[in-house]
Amino acid sequence: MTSAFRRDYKRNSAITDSETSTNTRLQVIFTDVLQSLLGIIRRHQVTWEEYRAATAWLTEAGAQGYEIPLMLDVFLSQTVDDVNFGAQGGTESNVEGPFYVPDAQLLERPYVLTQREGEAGERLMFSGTVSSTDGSPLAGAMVDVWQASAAGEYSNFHPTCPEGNLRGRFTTDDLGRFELETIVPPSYGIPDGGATAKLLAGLGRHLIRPGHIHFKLSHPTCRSLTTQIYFEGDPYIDADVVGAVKDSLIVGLVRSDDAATRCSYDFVLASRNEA
Ligand code: MBD
Ligand code: FE
Repeated sequence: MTSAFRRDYKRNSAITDSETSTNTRLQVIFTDVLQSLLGIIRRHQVTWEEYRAATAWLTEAGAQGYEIPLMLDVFLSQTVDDVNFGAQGGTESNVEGPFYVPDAQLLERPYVLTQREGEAGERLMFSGTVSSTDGSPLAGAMVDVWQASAAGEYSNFHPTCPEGNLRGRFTTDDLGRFELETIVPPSYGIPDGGATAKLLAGLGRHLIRPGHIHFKLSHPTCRSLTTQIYFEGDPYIDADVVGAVKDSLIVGLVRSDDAATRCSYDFVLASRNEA
């Protein structure tokens, strides 16, 4: 095994360790990736048929627009989040996912997330605050929100959903508070029929993420934060296909007979003054 590894490595060494090259991070990491893959091919005696199926799958995924980022986000992003989550304190980070679009519409008070007339779904008043790890409320913090519709569509990616739908940016008030009207996002299935869904089906795995709302929060005095909020009682809260749910990011929904469902979350951004 070891000698086979060494031979593979040597055969490819022209691009990875010539005398003159510096040991760049690309060389170090790609060499590791390649050695792992070559080891897998040997260990499982991968056939030409399997190799061609993998090539065809990647070609298909590449032709489907967002399927490659989606696949990488499903299988790898949670671990990238893990290794990058520092000790800076504040609200825990969470993966961005493949469906973020910058420069979403700036909302005016009272904040209602951009939506179709009669947008399907359970009305939700999401309130909260944004403060700093040094304890001060953050007035004028920018909050950038995006989520799937009740039918599990993200605008700008799913053709059935108008551009900019259920996306928006707004700022906190003088006391760092905000209130946003939107809908409760139900459990969300990653797009059926795509290469990622096909792979998951082949693995015998479901396609579902628990309902979630994505947030990006920023303020000049703090580090920016990308995270997601999940909802207590969601049937997939312990079975996220991405494995990204963190206990500290789950909120309860308060339902009442005569008003919209409510929830709240107090976000804390890491102060830049701290180490
Ligand atoms: C999503 O909607 C998502 O948020 C993540 C992280 C991965 C796939 C689809
Ligand atoms: Fe998402």
